Amino acid sequence: MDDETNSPTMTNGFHLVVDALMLNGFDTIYGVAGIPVTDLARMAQASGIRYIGFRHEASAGNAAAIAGYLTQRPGICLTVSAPGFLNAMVALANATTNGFPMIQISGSSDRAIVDLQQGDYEELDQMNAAKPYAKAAYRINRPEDIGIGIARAIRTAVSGRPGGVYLDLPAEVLGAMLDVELGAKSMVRVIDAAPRQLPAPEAVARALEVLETAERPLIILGKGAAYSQSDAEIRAFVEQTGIPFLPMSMAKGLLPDDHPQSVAAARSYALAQADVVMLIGARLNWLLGHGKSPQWSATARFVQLDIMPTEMDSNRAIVAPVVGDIASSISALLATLKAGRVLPGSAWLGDLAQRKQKNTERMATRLAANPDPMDFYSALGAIKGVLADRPEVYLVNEGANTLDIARNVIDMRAPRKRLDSGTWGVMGIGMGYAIGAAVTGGNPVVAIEGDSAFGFSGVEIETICRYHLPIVTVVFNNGGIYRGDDVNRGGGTDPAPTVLMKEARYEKVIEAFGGEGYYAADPESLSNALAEALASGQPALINCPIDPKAGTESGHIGNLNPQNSIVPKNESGGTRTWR
Ligand code: ADP
Ligand code: TZD
Ligand code: MG
Repeated sequence: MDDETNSPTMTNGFHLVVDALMLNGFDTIYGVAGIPVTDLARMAQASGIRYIGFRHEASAGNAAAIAGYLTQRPGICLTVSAPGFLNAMVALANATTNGFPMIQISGSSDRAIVDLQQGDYEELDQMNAAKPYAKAAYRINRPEDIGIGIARAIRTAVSGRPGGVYLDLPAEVLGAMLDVELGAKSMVRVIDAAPRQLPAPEAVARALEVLETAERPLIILGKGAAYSQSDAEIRAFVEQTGIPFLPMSMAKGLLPDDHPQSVAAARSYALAQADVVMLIGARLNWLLGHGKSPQWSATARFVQLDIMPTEMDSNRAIVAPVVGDIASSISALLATLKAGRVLPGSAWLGDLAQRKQKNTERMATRLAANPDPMDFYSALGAIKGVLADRPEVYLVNEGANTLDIARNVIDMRAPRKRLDSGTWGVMGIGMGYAIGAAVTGGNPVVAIEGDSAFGFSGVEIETICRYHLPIVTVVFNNGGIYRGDDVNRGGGTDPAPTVLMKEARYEKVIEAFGGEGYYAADPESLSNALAEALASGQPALINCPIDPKAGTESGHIGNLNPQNSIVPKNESGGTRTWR
């Protein structure tokens, strides 16, 4: 090393990035090392930032995204150029779609060469490639802009509707020198990154007026409500109004699933019959049938609480839009609410209670059955029993049947503990979310994974073992995507498109990395294995064979498959569907 680079009067881009992150309170980076960011990861670690190294950038990005959701601070994902950048882009886009704050920082190659497309190592115009998939994409071109660039990324990620921000760091900027004093002066500590956004008083009054006229009101809690961390206020509003509520998937546990006002067990009846619907941090997207009939009453009136003004009237007219952050909006509603003025009709509550009862009994019968091989219900019944006393455990969940049935069977009792495929219904979030949750929250994680879903991020089991994280992965092995019993319609020896290996011993994967593997073919073994694995606090994987015939095509959303009533030539028998 020469005198100049060691000079205490000079600093460089690497140091300035670490300084800016530390100044803004970041304590963890999720990434994959390589040119040009290896030294950045090393220096971050040397400075006391925890660096979690992954096997694939998508998982690093998913870990950062879920850390953002859980903490209201952007999770940081670090990648190399072009392919590493693109690998993480799915996670960045998914974070943006779900409204999770994260910042993807990628190193990039020489701009002069990239822009003339002269064939640099890992050449790609990353900033422009990121734009359609991110809430915003920025590039820092000078070391003296690192402070302001990171501040800009933080504020964009967390303010308004949170999302994923891409920050491009050319290799040249990382190595560029800057006077230490100038560097220090260029640092920016972001003040009030996600400022409160107060709703207009007249919007609050209008919302209450609409609720007061309701006979059959219903509250839908979405993951925006969970994100806002105004748990006590939301609970107070629900309880003081007495309005029945339905949690969207990731809002489960915001109020406990066994709360008397939860009508999750009478979901379709509640949606179809409600005359006034109050959406709290939930979009009227495909997950809610776009708010349209027949799923909803054509005459229902909607109240919506959201931070994003353009979410109002996106799919259906909103008669009382309340634009603001949910914590402020709920507080304002509570402050204005007059006792006894919002009063759900007793016939409505009675009808809902009756439906709930019937559906709960039907579910109990399914859970009590003990088929051999296990089906989704018997396996989930075993897990439900173990988790009943562990509300602090994070539940990560992906798959099709594995996702849809687990969502209905496993009760959540604490907010922000259920982490799943979300708005896109994406596969591949499993191990990244599990790692992000374990690292951020320190609590144990149970990841319930379809065998297909697990494959998308399964190699991160090595990451879990390397960092000794308290994550128990349960693989529901039904030998396929959706079901494991499909046949090759061409008659050849290749498996059908949806078929995976029924006999796969997934538990051996974790054994290869020193974790504990279990094979659990009946509910009792599954229950014992899960209890033991959770008690150990060590990485474990439980392989559960599930009847390949047990699931349905696409789980609960088979209706979204395009109609296909014409069979190919070599399938005789006229028009009939395959499913
Ligand atoms: P779900 O899938 O659970 O129905 P969505 O992701 O569709 O939930 O909707 C969440 C909504 O919450 C988004 O429209 C987002 O703008 C909004 N949101 C997120 N955070 C806040 C907040 N702090 N205050 C108000 N609205 C928020
Ligand atoms: N690729 C990505 C990234 N996301 C997706 N959602 C899909 C493909 C399509 N897909 C689903 O929507 S669910 C699923 C796929 C491949 C897997 C279902 O199989 P599984 O679950 O084994 O995970 P079940 O329990 O067998 O239904
Ligand atoms: Mg499967």
